[in-house]
Amino acid sequence: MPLFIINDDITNLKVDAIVNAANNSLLGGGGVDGCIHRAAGPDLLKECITLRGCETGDAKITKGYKLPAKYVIHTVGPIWRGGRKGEEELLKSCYNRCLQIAVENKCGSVAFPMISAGVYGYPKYEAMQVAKNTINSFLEKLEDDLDVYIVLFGRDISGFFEPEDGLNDFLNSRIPDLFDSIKMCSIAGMVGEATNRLFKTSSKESRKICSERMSDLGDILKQPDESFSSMVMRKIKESGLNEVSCYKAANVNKQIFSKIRSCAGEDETETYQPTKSTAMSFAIALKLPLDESKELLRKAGYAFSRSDKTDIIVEYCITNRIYDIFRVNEILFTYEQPVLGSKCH
Ligand code: AR6
Repeated sequence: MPLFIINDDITNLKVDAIVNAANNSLLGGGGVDGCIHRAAGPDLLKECITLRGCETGDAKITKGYKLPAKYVIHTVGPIWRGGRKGEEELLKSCYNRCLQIAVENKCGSVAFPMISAGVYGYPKYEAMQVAKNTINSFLEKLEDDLDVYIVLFGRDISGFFEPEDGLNDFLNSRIPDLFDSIKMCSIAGMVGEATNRLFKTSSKESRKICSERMSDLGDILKQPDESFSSMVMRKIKESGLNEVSCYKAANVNKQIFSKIRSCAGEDETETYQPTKSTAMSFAIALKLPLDESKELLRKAGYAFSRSDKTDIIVEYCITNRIYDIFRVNEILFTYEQPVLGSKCH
């Protein structure tokens, strides 16, 4: 399932397929098309000649030749003519055709540039809306796992997203905490040092106390608290969500969700250790309020840090009930933070 936004040159990506925003001739051009042909080498053009062009809104596949990607899916986006000439339908069709071709060719991962948003003049924000909505609807219906990347290129990424007005104030309000946590780190360093010294001088007596405590600990461990996996499964039941929509709303793949499900329940001996990103993704997907999000994270061994921008942004989103994972990821991306979700590879 997962859909990620990244900032890169698409020709560097080691995915099963990259998409080329080509023209009707399929014989190369400028922009991303030029980059792909240069990186793939002349054999790509030789194969493209055999394809005899492509209609706007359609797509055709070739090998990737010298590219790290196995395939190139060439699509032809519409030229923007003001928005009343069927541009949106044609752009949707580009994404759908490319995704269909990727699935038919058993791709596990596919990366898209912003089709039509360069030379063809499609407005950036609108192009992004079409990209994310079309890809998300396709993935919602898809049974298999497919990792999809939307690749933005270069420095100017702002026009693709709506600004999140309240966030700067929220980040600024956290800055004193950021300094506090730097102070705390140095204090923690000093305490750690002192504890080390104490342990070096521990006597026989203190070792005895230690072993008594260990047996208490054994008792506690026999009745551990509800696990992360069990809380996720419980919350799914309580919210009436179905499991598939839940892991899709968390932007994680089926494999990860299967692990969570198999580790839930009282008699399960195995535990599932999510990454912090996965834990936060489920807090968003389950639309948990802040206190329950903190509880879910704690069960996985994490806390929202006030000295980490990703954590502050996710906390902001939860506080403001922004539970659309793609919107959360857009905001994280705009602030140059890693996006949430987990992929198969
Ligand atoms: N990696 C990822 N994205 C890129 C790269 C790259 N290496 N290079 C550019 N982009 P465009 P279009 C972005 O103009 O609007 C060609 O001449 C770029 O910043 O490549 O569909 C074809 O032959 C922009 O966001 O494609 C056609 O004639 C996006 O890719 C015509 O351009 C698309 O920009 C197609 O125009």
